[in-house]
Amino acid sequence: MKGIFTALMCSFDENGRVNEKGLREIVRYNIEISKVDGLYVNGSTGENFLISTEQKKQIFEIVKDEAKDQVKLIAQVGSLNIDEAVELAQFATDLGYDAISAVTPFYYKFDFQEIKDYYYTILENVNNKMIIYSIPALTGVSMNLEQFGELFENEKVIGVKFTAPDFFLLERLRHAYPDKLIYSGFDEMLLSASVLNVDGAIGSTFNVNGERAKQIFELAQNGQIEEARELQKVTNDLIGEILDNGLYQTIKEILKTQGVDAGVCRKPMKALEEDKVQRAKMIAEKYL
Ligand code: MN9
Repeated sequence: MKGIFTALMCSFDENGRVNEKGLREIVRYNIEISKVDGLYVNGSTGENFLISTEQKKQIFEIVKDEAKDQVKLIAQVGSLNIDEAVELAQFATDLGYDAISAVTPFYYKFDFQEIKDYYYTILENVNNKMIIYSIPALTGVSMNLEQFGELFENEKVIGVKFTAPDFFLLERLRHAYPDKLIYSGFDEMLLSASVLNVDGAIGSTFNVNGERAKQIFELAQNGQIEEARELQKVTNDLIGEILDNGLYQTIKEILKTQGVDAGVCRKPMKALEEDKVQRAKMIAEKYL
């Protein structure tokens, strides 16, 4: 379960429906062109919080059917509706997903006891491994070293997708839990996290920059920091341009330049204006 995992995009049509052909093409592109080690399905990048339970299941099915056992698959099932989280966890487990992941419950200001209960409830009902999805900037939920430790006490909790710029906490976690899997969540910080010996990374920009990300990770593991730094610089030039032009929309436009039918984003995410579509094409030409 180590390595570079793409936070998979999903292709939607103008009516917000899953574009099955496009989704299959995104999966293929990641496996064959980017050659990533795995796919993280229905995360933030998959627009998970904008779609129905049925659509989430449909996406889990299509991705598993297309990827088969060629790469590792992680199913993000977190939901404010705990019944939905359990249902999706069981569904993905039955499909053969290698692990599940759940975002920390957000919106209401849950205390740690409630957050712990959420993970334990999911895990009591599903026979699979769990990767905590921590992304404080979007959820407002920050956990400290001791709290991660309490969650890690459950043997089924095998790791964390750590999407935060807190390298002090990241280093402490790595040191305290050498046997848990730690995935770096911010692609622009991949090298810095790799130096701290994370087990891998899960990111949105790997949909189009997976090859470079793999190289950065491998170079860092080999101690070739100078070369890795050069690639992280190019990567961050690319990420800077993508963020400036509109994150998910721009990644989809870049995929389209590679012949992948990546579709559009779900509302309320907006469509890119024509000048931004053109800029996305220029970004693709420059970096791919
Ligand atoms: O899955 C992603 N987080 C979100 C992780 O999309 C919220 C990251 O890959 C970022 O998109 C990326 C750009 O900031 O690092």
